[in-house]
Amino acid sequence: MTWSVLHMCLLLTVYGSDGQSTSADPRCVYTFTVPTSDCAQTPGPSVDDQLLKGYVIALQEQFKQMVSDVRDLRERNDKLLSDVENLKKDSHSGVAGGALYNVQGGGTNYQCLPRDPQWGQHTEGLTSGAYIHGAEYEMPRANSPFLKTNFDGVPFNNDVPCAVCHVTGRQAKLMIPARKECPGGWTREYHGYLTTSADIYHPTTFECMDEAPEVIEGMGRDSDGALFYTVEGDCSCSLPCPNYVNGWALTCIVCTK
Ligand SMILES: [Ca+2]
Ligand SMILES: [Ca+2]
Repeated sequence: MTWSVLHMCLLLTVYGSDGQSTSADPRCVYTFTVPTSDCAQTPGPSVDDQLLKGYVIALQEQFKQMVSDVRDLRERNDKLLSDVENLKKDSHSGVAGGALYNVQGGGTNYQCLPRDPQWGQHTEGLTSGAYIHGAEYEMPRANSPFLKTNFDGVPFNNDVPCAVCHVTGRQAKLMIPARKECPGGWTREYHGYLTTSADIYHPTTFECMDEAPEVIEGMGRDSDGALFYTVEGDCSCSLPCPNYVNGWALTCIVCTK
């Protein structure tokens, strides 16, 4: 009798294929000595009580191991929940912003603006000459490469939420354009598509946008501001094509170590 067949017999006996049990405690499977009719149809050597007890002990050990595994999983789950809470404490979220898309000067790097700004000295009116705006996804409506997991639509014209996170225990961070996998020894934080401003507009940094972008609810109106465009390879100059393909959106990945 193979192990799997015996296992099936015990289960059938415990729960009774005929709906009857001979023990008050169904866990005491070793008190059952009569196989079910299904098992009786399985040819094989007879099983004496001693052998059956051996199998039962093995099953009990398996059960103990399963209980231990469940306990480990619970502990790991608690640890993960704790890590998530710590991550929330260590992260900052808000709305993406930057210089207006069609100005010549101003800051080039996108900013993650908090929703609850704190103020210092100030004067009324726009007087400084340097200004910041909220940001919009300006990727084309057609052929959007992004997943719709977090927003069931094309993100075009929707405003952009952001988060800045602290990863504990890994000091180095690396954004790799045109890759979806981290080098060996690095941990993937997220991956998606490379974005920046359009060539004809105010220059900005290249940023890796998650493959499933989120939007700020209720902000789908076309207001512009700072803009995010997906970045395509252009084979007309020095790009190493055909590894890069003319007109294809570049992927990206953010890794830590
Ligand atoms: Ca908008
Ligand atoms: Ca727009």
